[in-house]
Amino acid sequence: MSVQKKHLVTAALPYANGPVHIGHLAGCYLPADLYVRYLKACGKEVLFICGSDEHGVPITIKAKKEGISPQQVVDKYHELMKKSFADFGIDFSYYGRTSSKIHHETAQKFFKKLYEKGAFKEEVTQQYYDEEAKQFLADRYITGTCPRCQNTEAYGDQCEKCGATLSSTDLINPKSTLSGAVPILKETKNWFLELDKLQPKIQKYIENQKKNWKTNVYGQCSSWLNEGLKPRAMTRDLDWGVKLPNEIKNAEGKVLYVWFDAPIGYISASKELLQNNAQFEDWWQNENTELVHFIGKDNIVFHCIIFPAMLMEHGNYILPTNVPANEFLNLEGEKISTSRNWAVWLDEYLKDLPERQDELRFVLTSIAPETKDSDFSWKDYQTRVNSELVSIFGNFINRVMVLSHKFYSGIVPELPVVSNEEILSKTTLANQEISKCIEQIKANLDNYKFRDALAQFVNIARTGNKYLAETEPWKLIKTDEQSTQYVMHRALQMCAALQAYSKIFIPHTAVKLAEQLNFDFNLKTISDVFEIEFKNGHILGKSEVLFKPVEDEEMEKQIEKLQQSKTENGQSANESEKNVLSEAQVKQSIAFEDFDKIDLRIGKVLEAEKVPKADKLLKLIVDLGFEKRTILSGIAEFYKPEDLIGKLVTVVVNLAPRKIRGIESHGMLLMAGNDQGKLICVGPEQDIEAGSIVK
Ligand code: B3M
Ligand code: ZN
Repeated sequence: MSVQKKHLVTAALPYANGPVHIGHLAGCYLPADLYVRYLKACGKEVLFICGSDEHGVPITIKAKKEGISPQQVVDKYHELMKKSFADFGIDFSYYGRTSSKIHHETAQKFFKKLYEKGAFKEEVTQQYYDEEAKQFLADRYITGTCPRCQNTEAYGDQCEKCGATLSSTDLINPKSTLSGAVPILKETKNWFLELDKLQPKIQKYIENQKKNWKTNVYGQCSSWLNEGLKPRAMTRDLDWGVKLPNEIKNAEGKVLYVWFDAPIGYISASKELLQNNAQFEDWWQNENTELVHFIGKDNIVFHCIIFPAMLMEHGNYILPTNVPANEFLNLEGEKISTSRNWAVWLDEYLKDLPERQDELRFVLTSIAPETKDSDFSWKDYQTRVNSELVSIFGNFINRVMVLSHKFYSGIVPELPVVSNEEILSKTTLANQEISKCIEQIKANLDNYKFRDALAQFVNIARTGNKYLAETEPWKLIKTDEQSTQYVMHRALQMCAALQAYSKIFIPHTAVKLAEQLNFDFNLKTISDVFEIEFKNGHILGKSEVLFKPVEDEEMEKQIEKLQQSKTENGQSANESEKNVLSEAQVKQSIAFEDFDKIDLRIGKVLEAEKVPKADKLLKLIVDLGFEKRTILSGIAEFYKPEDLIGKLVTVVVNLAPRKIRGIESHGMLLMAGNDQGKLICVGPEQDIEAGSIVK
């Protein structure tokens, strides 16, 4: 007898630098959860691991922005993220964090093992150093001009405008984002994993696995391999992260590269959960374990090349079997952006639409960006909930429950022998339909096609509705009681199948449905729906409506909320997209008279304060020479109020006033914005009186 496979499933460790939004859920955590729930429902042994990624530059950048320590940042967001995942039923076996002691020890031990095996080469390279801030600069702390597209705000590792992968020394006119200084090159020693030497082994591993991999995943891997792997530094000159093991000399001021320690987070979190070593090895060092990583497309190289290389070099661990990476989810046609607050945050969603987790799970699964980027819009959310969950799924269950209570006082009728040929043949057809749906659900889930699986799940209910419409038990009861009883019994079996499969897709509803059916059905035992057995005289629970329709007003509120965040940001994501375009593609020309309609003046900021409950907004009092005005500006993220006082800014003076958050704003500050959403004030190049005309 062959031994049953064990399934070790991981979901990318999200950076603990912000709350979870719908893009995270749709791209990674929801598909992983569906897969895990499916495996469990089939009776498989599963471990589902995730946790917060608490190291790396994204955390230190957030800390600088919020004016708190990195530790405070991760403490705050770790809890928030953990709660959101739990609220949405993401069923992790364990949610760890990389600041834990066990993680630090595990990552250090891992590094030491590779070090002792000679997997690293030590190399002294020239790295950018900020003499004012007295520290080496991580790639994200350096901006400059992209050598490929001339974007002036490219980062040291990547140009977000043209997508080029860069090295910080490629940038033209590099600048430190810490102090604004021009960084100098300074020698520093780091430890490089010799990926070039490992290339043949990695290539072989990927070629062996690829038949089950998604094409987008394999495509990215082969393009990396075709370019030829290069040694990559696994240490960084930073003060936030996992320190190098003590045995390694001359490593002061260095930490492990975040992409070295983060995937080890999967291992350390498992260790924390399992505690005893034998159990741990039985998962991570067992050829019978299938290791599957759910991630977003930007993490492919780390999970398909770098982490497997680390695991191979270590030698004791199994390698990932599959990495079903997803593409990205957009929101109302625009890229989700944390810095521009262009997102639907899970915690806020639940405040605004309480107890509607399953509605969101349902919609996000049905539009999951499995093969290409996809779009979430509130209108579409409303349509999908109302036309599928309410009108098809909820409606079917409700009709069956109501009729069962009405006809049989809520007791499941026994299955009688009937001779009504028409009823029998309609029933056989429905059964065949549903069997096909179930086969399809399984095949799709096995192949990480969650959208298609969900569509087939809805099709079960659709078939149920059709069955009721064709057999009309509400009419049939007047002429043929036996057949009615038969139809109702069959319909209740369909409800039972839906309950069992709900546990995968809409688990909160599955609980409610189990109460209504007064039984929790086991999917594993369902091969033919009509073999589902109710015990004699099984009493049903109370019938209750499962989904209420989403109202227009609820959607309008959400859309308004998004619009609001645009206003607070001073410009919309769309407008900033236009800015991206306009750098290369100058806007249409206008007549001088048109330009001359704008009254621009230099103003001096006299007062500045935050607007309560509006993260992005500052309220300013600006002296314009001829008068002082209140102006609201969406720049709270980029300027502390005290830093603005005394600053000379450029103001559009004759812009019609508008009310934001109940405060009337009389004018607008001119800002320069890059394509990452960063804004800086545009002011005069020398001191000049407030009120000076800009012409
Ligand atoms: N934290 C990147 C990300 O959130 C990173 C994933 C780590 S998985 C080991 O996209
Ligand atoms: Zn570029």
